Amino acid sequence: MDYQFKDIEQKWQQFWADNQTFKAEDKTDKPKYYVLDMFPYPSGAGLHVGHPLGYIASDIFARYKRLKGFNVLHPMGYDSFGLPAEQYAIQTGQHPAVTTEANIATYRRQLDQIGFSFDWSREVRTSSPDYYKWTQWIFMQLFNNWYNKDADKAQSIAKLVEHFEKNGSAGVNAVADEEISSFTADEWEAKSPNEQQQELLKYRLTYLRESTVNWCPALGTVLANDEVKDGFSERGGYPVEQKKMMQWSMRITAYAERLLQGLDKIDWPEPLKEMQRNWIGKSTGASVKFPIDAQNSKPATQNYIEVFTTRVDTIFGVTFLVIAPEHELVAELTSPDQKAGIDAYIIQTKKKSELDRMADAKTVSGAFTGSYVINPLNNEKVPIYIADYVLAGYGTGAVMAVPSGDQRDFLFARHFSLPVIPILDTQDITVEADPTKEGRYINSDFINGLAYKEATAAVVAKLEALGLGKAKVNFRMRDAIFGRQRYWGEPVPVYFKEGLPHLISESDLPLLLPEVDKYLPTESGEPPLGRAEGWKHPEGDYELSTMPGWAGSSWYWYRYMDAHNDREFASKEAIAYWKDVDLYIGGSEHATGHLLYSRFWNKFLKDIDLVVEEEPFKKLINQGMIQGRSNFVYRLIDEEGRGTNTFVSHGLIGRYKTSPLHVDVNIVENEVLNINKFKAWREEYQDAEFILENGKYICGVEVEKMSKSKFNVVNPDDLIARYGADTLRMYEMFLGPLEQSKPWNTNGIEGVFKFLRKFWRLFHNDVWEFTVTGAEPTKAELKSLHKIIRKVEEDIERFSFNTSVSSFMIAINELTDLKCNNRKVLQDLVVVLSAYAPHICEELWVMLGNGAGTLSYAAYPKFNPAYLVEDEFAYPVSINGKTKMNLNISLSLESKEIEEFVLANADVQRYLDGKQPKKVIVVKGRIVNMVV
Ligand code: ANZ
Repeated sequence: MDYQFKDIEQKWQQFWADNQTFKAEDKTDKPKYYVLDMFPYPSGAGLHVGHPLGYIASDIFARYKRLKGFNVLHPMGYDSFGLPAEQYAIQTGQHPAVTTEANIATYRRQLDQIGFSFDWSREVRTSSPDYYKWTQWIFMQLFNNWYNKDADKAQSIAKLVEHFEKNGSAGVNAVADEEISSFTADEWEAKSPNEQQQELLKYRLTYLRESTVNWCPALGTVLANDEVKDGFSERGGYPVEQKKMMQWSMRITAYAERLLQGLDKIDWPEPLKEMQRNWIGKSTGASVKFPIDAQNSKPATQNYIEVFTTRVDTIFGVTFLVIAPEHELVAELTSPDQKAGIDAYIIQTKKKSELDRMADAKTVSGAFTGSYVINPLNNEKVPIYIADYVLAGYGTGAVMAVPSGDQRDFLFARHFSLPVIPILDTQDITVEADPTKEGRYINSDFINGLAYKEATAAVVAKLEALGLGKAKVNFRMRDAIFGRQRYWGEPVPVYFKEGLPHLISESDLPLLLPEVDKYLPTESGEPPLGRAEGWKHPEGDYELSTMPGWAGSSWYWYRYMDAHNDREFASKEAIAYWKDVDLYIGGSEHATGHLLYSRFWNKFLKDIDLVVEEEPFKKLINQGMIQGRSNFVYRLIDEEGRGTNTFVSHGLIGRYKTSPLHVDVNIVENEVLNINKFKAWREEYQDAEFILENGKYICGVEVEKMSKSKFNVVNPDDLIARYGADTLRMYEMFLGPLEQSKPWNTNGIEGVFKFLRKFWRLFHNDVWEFTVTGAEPTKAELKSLHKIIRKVEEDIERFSFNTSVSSFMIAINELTDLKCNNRKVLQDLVVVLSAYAPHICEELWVMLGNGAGTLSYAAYPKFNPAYLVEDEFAYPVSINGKTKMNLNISLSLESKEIEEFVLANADVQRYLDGKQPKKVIVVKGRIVNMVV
């Protein structure tokens, strides 16, 4: 029978489901291999051809590893909490759970059609209570732990309390809030339970704190920096303001150094690691205290301003100090005559997001406070300014400004007519000092004449001696905000009593998401959970914000290891066996979100001995984006500049005035517009007329983002209906290297389909009868076979999937030419191809007489190099040093025989033109040269 892909694919998808073919084993002697995909958010639009790209690659890898004898875990699930379902709920009243369920059904149908070897028995959904129970449980562990810098790991709060009871706060070296207090054991005992709780909150790895957020009143939620554009929400364009709010935060900064170090031990793309390094933003410098000049102002809270600098060596060039407009001392430092200016400036700053403030390097703005500090090393009086280029959240929110060393400081000094003191003999004032250039210091007291390194060390030593400064490492990364004022997320397992947060009891987990009448904030501006009637803990009110989108995805790979455990998030045995993810494939857009948070939670879980590996994802590959390939038609514009209903073919648009319009790519084939379908596409085109070239309407092409509005979305369902999943799988790989972004182009898919049909034909005779013989394979057949065995193995091991596809085509062509139809060769070939095109291979495997089972656990054929040893060589034959041709000659022939063979050749005779060569030089296995 001809290649009936529809029947074959349906049959095998059913077989795999019925037999749970891809269920990973929990107990086995096989080595484990864990292949993970980034699980999707099930959006309403379903999958387009770009989505499965990474899934196909990981599936080929997973199938290949099974053939190689590994116990493979290859699971799939859904990241199913999120905003789109909630927005839809707000508009329609439809419960997000209902929308989500429907979307998941679509995704599942689409995924099943592609023939993935997922172990669906382990499916997870982050929005399901038996999953988010454990997300809440992990939150509780974070709440119950603090970071001990001496041990360099997380430890239990109970231990900390023990320490406080015995020794007070002395000897505690924690990553904690700035304003932790010092107390003795007795003072600790004397504190009320609430005061003790208040203090402990400053240490917990998840904690409440007041943070400045992008608050969008119209959307009723906090937005991330990249969701705000020029003071307006990216979605909807509503005004966004900076607002202080009590928010749950995660103390990820405690792990900054380990997150940085860990990058050196994992096999991830270098650009991705670099993004994480920049995000973590380690900088080594010093903190310096500048005493406030008491003549003008005497702040009650503190008599110095502390700055963070990476260039403490430039301290003799300081001519002013700049503090962030939000700095806590601003009010106290502002003199009455400067108050109007300072107040106006603060209002102006509030409108800008942090991102805008950093980006805006050219326009100089700021205001003088009227106060001064004293430079601790030369006792100079230094004026204090506020300016928005100094960020409140970085370092100490204050900088010592060195206009001869820093470009921004220089522009600021010029604007406000402040002095510039050169401090290096080599330095151009306007160029940022480059310490590696080894200039020598001038105007700098005891470091004059020194070079950068000694100077820095000398200044730090001096400041330390004065008790006014010390070396300091600073990280750009901030603690992560862990809350949203939205409905469709995990409830935080916390209630409030007398203003303080308390965990609910573990036995009350999961804390279920309550029903609400509307998915909007309450009248008084509380999050939607404030609407839930009767939703109250016996001891106090529940937390009303929900967890952010990244909560559920920060540990999900562990749940797959033991998805149905209702006593633990995963059992110790399962974690000890599966350990970590060997291969993770997904998009690079998660570089500083999901992939950083996951590493953080993993390290925390390791610290408290719940998991065994420090890093969750050993190897990671980012698949490229599939871009859309848009098609255009060209509407003729008449003399009055009006659009007509006539369309000009692309090759002719130079001769007319036209305007381009996107046309649905599904009614275009090889750039030729299907005119009938076009007329039917839209009512307005019913009577359209066309100016054709060679009788055809040719469309224009452009590569753009794949999107509905551009009519360039290609749906995998359509392609599968037309060509089958095996063709789609191979074609997606054939498009190019996995990591590269590339435009989708359906034009070549026919070629891949023909290839699979040709492969099917190898097993059949002219009238499509299955004909395979038991004949011994020929040398040539074995050579073709072993070439492809080796090639595919090498390709898959280095994740080069596209190159295998073309090699398959070559191999099938060779074997077709050789009329190969013996079982020995074809059976191995079926196994080799099966990772790419599993359905057709399963079918042929059974037809070859391997029983009714699956080939998924067959052995990948062993490559034998002996079959590739060449027995002939294409000798270059040259006459008087010029190569004339190549002749295939058996390598078993000796020099004399080779000479006779060459001279007897008719083409050689023609070249010699009847002459007898004076000399024939034969180098065996290399060359034949004749001198005439
Ligand atoms: C004096 C100086 C002289 C500086 C010089 C630089 C060059 P990174 O590498 O990013 O850590 N800075 C410190 N806190 C700041 C804040 N909150 N907002 C904006 N800028 C801040 O940069 C640290 C440098 O950035 C610090 O070193 C400080 O300026 C500035 F020739 O201090 B420097």
